[in-house]
Amino acid sequence: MASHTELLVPLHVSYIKALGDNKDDLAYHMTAHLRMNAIYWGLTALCVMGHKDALDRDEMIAFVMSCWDEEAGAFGAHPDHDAHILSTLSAIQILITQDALDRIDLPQVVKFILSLQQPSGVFAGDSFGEVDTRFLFCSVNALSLLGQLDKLDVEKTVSYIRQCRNFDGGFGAQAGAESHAAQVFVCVAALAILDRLDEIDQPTLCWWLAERQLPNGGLNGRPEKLEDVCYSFWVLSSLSILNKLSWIDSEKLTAFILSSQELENGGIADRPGDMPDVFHTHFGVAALSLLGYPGLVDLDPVYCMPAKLIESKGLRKGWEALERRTT
Ligand code: GRG
Repeated sequence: MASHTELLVPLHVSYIKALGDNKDDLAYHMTAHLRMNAIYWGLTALCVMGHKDALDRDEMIAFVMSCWDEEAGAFGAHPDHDAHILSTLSAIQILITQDALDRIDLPQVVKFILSLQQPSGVFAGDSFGEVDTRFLFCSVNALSLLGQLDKLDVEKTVSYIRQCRNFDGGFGAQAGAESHAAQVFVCVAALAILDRLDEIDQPTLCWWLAERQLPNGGLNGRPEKLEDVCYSFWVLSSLSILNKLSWIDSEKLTAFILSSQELENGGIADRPGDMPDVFHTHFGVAALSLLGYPGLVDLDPVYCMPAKLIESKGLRKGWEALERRTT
């Protein structure tokens, strides 16, 4: 009998495998703009649970390649969608996980990513121009995974992140915007990749991050808001990069994530009793890996991919440098 006391791995694996089965459902079509991200979330959750091969590799690679936007030179979220940095990063993450990065037109993708940077240093998501620190992180992350960081204007990029730093140590979506835990993650992780964690007011930020834990064990994204399983990842990954994971009560957080599992058909919801989805399933499992939950594969907190894969690419450098500076 399934219960909330342990991670229901077989149930979550079958939940993820079944996600593409109901192509006639309205919900399937309503989420087309998230399809590439959803495949990255599902695949990474499976990797962390030790079931990487549960989804068909060839079918997955064929789908990714069918989302190539020839005009832009990058990937859309779905065939015939315009290229966007969110789907391009997910495509790169999927191809790397499946050891198929040779399928990418590297010069075109790098050109697309660099074209998104604005004079202020922030990045747009696509040619339509919305800007956000999310897109900055996705661009830095993608260039790093592709081994092309030397093409980036690092000073300009870091100077924009610096402008987004607030009095509470956190970061927002744009310069002057309120601190938000997910935006904190994207800024901290970008600085980790660029080996510039010294830009962070660490005691103040880690205090603000630790304050995100509520009496029920869950974490919220900013003061006075509700807890949500996804913040388990955004907050923990930031604390993990800054070597302060112990500032969270891990037993209470683990219990909160486990209690958000759906017991009949699997999947994890934003909070107990809600409908599960692949986004919260992925970030719940990812957070449990960072918490050292037994039997899970280690996750890299910066790239949110299996740690061994990131290590094999020689990419674990920014946060290790910090560890050296603080010890
Ligand atoms: C994980 C490698 C990797 C990449 C992801 C796209 C991205 C990079 C990160 C997204 C970060 C982000 C801004 C997530 C949003 C999380 C979220 C639930 C936002 C909801 O905001 P509100 O204001 O919710 O609706 P609150 O919780 O504040 O009420």
